Parts: sequence; structure tokens; C-alpha cells
Amino acid sequence: MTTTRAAVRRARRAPQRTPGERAKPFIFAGLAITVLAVGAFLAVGDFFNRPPAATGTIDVQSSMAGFTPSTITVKAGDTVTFDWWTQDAAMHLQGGVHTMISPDLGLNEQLPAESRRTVTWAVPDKPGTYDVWCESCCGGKDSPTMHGKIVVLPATA
Ligand SMILES: [Cu+2]
Repeated sequence: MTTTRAAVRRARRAPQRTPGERAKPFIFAGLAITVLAVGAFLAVGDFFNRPPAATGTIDVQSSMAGFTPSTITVKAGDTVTFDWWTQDAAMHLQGGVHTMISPDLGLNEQLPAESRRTVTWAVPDKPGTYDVWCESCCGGKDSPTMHGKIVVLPATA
């Protein structure tokens, strides 16, 4: 009888758990790891998905962080080609486009969501540092983030 009572006591102290209940912490850990892995993948995805710029072109990405690179250097009088791309979805962009606007430099271009296009541009013979901005997302011209710089070097430089 004592053995039985002891067994009952032991059973009360350690409630029986089903295999499913025992697996719960492992399932949770697995889910947590999966979520972290997906997050990490999305965070570096921009880097891995970055398409290589065609030779002789200037790679420019538009995103919620503005232009990448934020400073573009060109030479007065040159004809340059931007290899311009974005991974942003239309829902984040006014009119479904990013824009590249610099009235002083004759730039007023649009880039549809999740796309890539080239912009061929004759750099005016006006050396200096110019403002370029995107008007169609994240506050547009009013947001410092949406501005970049275009440095036009003298043709002789
Ligand atoms: Cu934009």
C-alpha cells in the first residue's frame, strides 16, 4: 500500500504531459528561429538582389531611404546613363512611381514600382553641386531623406 501511495504522490507532483505538450517548447523555438531567419533574409535581401549595373552606367537605387548612392558625380557636357531601379511596391508610392527631379539639371523622370529602367541624360555644362529629389514618396521634397546631390565637375576635370 505504501508503494502505491508513494506512486500516487509522485504522479501528482509530476503531472503527466502528452507528447504534444512536451513538444511545444521545441515547436515554439523552431518557429522563433524561422521568424528570425526570414527577418534576416529580408534585411539583407536588398543586398543580394541588387542587380549589377550595366557597364558604363551609374547604378542608382530609389527606396524609402532616398537615393543610393545619395551623391552622384558626373562631368559637365557628358552624356551619362543611370541604371535606375527600385524594389518598392506601388502601394508605398504616390502614383506608383519614384521620381528623380532636378529642375536646374533638366531632370524630371519617373520610375514605376518594382522596376528598373535606364535614364540617358545630357549633363548640362554647369559645374556645381545640385539638389535632386523624389517628390512621390515619404514626404517628397519636404523630407531631407528624399534628397540627393548631383555634383557636376568641370569638363576639364
Ligand atoms: Cu521616392
